[in-house]
Amino acid sequence: MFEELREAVVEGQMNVAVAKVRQGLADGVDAGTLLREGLIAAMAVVGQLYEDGEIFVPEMLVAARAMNGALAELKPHLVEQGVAPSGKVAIGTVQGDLHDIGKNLVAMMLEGSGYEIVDLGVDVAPDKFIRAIRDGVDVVAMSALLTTTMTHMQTTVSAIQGAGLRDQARIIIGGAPITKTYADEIGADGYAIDASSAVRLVREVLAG
Ligand code: B1M
Repeated sequence: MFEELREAVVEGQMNVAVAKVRQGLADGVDAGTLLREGLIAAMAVVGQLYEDGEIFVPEMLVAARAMNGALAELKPHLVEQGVAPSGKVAIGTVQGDLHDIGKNLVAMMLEGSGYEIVDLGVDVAPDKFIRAIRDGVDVVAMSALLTTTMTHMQTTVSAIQGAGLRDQARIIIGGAPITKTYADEIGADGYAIDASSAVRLVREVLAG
């Protein structure tokens, strides 16, 4: 079943991927397991095929579309249980970067955990993050998937500092090339390796 789900995502068959997720849920498979063993594992395969030169950007795009469709189906089942905390989080993929699957997943988990989400989308310029802080968000969460765009996290932190707003919001970052060392280097308040750690991190930075 996981194999079929992975295959559907890798081949970009969104309707099949959605149907497999539905079937898994109906059979009582845990939503987190479907996410990890099916969807995220499929994206790792897609990345490998791309690196090996067996697929190209258009195939990656249709795989991403299938992944996003299946994710939307899983969304109501991925929410964490518990008391809804308060807080408003602006999330976006940094300037120059169009990858949004990880960012969407983090937004979804935060929303499910009771936070209000302002989704700034992809290719987000520093100004937009600044505007979100002026509009009153408590946390700015930045995502980057490319080694060439992660440097815009630094640019954004500096722009927020330059605007005199650094004390107005916590700044957290994540994405495949990001490390805790990098977060410390650029003066972010924290780094999360995945979506559930991001929920914990938001709780921590808002408490601290
Ligand atoms: Co791109 N791409 N891509 N791509 N792509 C990667 C990232 C790459 C590793 C593929 C490879 O070469 N193996 C490589 C980057 C190399 C590098 O920089 N080191 C790459 C490249 C090179 C490119 C292009 C440059 C290709 C080209 O055009 N020549 C191009 C760049 C476009 C741009 O952004 N300007 C490009 C384009 C694309 C598509 C548009 C086709 C598509 C994205 C579609 C979309 O997102 N809607 C795409 C895809 C799908 C991928 C791979 C295959 C999958 C990414 C993904 O969605 N992963 C990827 C290879 C891979 O990752 N194995 C690849 C699944 C997702 C759930 O994981 O995003 O890591 P992830 O999110 C995780 C964590 O990182 C964390 O939580 C999430 C959930 O666990 N997290 C956060 C993420 N953000 C967070 C924020 C937080 C906290 C945690 O805030 C606090």
